[in-house]
Amino acid sequence: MRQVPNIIVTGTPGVGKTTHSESLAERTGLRHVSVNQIVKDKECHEGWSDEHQSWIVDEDKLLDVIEEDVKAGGCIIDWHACDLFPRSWIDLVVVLRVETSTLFDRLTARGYAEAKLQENLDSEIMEVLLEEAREAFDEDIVIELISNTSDDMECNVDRIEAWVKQWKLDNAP
Ligand code: DAT
Repeated sequence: MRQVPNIIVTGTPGVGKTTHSESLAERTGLRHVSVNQIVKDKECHEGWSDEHQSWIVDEDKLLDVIEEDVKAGGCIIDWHACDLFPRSWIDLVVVLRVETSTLFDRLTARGYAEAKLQENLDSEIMEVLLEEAREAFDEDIVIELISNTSDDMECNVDRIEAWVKQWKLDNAP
């Protein structure tokens, strides 16, 4: 039984997963597990997709690579997908959401090509990742948080930090 919870921070690229995860890690002492970085560093992929402008992720290899770390607890798993992670690993799934115009600005600033930009805007509008999270995990561990402004982020991080504190009390040995 882990002493510190594992949290997934998910959502469409550009919603603020990395920014939230870093801030939360600083506040709580939990570890930021950037799946993007791990996929690249540990080569958990089967090459680069020109069509999607992203790595073709080898999910089995990725799970093998992070398993030991995640099973120890205390991970903030930052990725735009969540349904590959075993339910038993996860205590909270945070789905970040953003207004379309704000997402447009963030992804444009990132230099996304037209097709990739549109694909991600559509995904956010259609609530694809929220739906994925609700299908993959118990609904009562999935929370949807708005991430349009710095104030939203501050509020979200406060809320998750409070949740972590309570989880530790509830699960104290
Ligand atoms: P992700 O990891 O989901 O791709 P990010 O954390 O890299 O997103 O954020 C993308 C950009 O948007 C980055 O410049 C920080 C900014 N940003 C993210 N969330 C924000 C928020 N709630 N308020 C203001 N800016 C935000």
